[in-house]
Amino acid sequence: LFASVELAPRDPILGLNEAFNADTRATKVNLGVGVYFTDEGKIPLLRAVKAAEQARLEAAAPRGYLPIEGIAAYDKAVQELLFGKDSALLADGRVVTAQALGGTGALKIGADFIKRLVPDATVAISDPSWENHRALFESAGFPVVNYRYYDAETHGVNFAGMLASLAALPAKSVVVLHACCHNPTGVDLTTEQWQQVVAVCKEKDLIPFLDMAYQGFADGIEEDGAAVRLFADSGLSFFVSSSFSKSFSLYGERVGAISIVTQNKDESARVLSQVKRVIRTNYSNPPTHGGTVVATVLNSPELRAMWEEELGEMRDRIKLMRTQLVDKLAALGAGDFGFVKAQRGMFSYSGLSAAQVDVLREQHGIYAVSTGRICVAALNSRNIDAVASAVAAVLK
Ligand code: PLP
Ligand code: TYF
Repeated sequence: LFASVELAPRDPILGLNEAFNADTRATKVNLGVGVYFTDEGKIPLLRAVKAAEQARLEAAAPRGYLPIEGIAAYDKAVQELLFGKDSALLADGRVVTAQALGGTGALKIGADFIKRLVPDATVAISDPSWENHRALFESAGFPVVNYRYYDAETHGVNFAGMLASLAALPAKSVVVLHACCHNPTGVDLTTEQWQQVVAVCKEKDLIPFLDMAYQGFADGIEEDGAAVRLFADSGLSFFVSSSFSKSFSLYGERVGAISIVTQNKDESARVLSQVKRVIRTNYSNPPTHGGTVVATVLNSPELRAMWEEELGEMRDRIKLMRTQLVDKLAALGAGDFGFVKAQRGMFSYSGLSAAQVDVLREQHGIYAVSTGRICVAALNSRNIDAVASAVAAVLK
């Protein structure tokens, strides 16, 4: 049966973790995977999460099946984070939300639903994008193409190229957009640019699919929702996948959601029924723990305030690491890395080549993705000098 099975390639990012774990050097540093670490180098368990978990343990709640679309209080909280508490769309019943297995699970539910809706659609992802975007949409049966995005020369966005790529897509193509904190580059669009993207989507009859994996990591919860809010105001129907993996530091609990904006309440009811069908045939219904914890935090004024403070601490620490890295590289004569300060979220496209990344790993025990992506959220006061020195050495 399995004689002809070929060995599948490793995930380029998660595969790095395996290599890192096998490295015996005490000074090794993992800047590969997108995970936030504290200054002590640990994945935090947020205080708000701990409090909600304790409350849940004490309540000794039974573990029956959840509704197919998940916990109602969770879905509502997700909608308010994405669209704003006072959103007209929410009041009009134009948003359908289902709890999902992380942001990845949300993307897959959305993809499977679109496959039923527009089976011949093409999916366009940014060049470059999160590795899993292409694989996920291909596995849902779509051809996947790239739209122009990153400009290595300027460390910015090739916006004219992006608009031209989008305008050239066939009608009803799915456009996957990073709502904030672009992975892997850290380079986001400005509000004016977002407005133009909305206009192209409208004019060319494209299906926007916003992926929001890092809300709160750039400027704040509300600020980072700006792109979603622009699409909400546009009158378009669109998709949003969202994740609490990073913002709640709940990577392993798989807490995410798929939200779908429709034209009216009646469409919403029919869309929800189809989304439930997709979920039912994938995993029936979502798990209880992560969703309960997140809903408890978001719906308790005290815990929510605590969470927002903790999220702010994570955001500020990442920014501090950006500034310090840039300053240290400049002091070492490694050149002007000022663009790293302008990048947003966990990642930085450092500009290092694949060959330089190899030297970093082999000679210095510093792990980065071969594209030159580094996870700034894994830098800390103890490893940043070593990282800066190693990068400077590699660039000499
Ligand atoms: N989308 C993007 C852009 C991401 O960077 C990630 C990162 O993990 C995800 C989706 C997946 O999120 P999750 O880990 O919640 O599945
Ligand atoms: O880009 C990252 O590092 C995170 C984590 O298949 C991740 O988004 C990476 C690869 C993957 C799943 C999650």
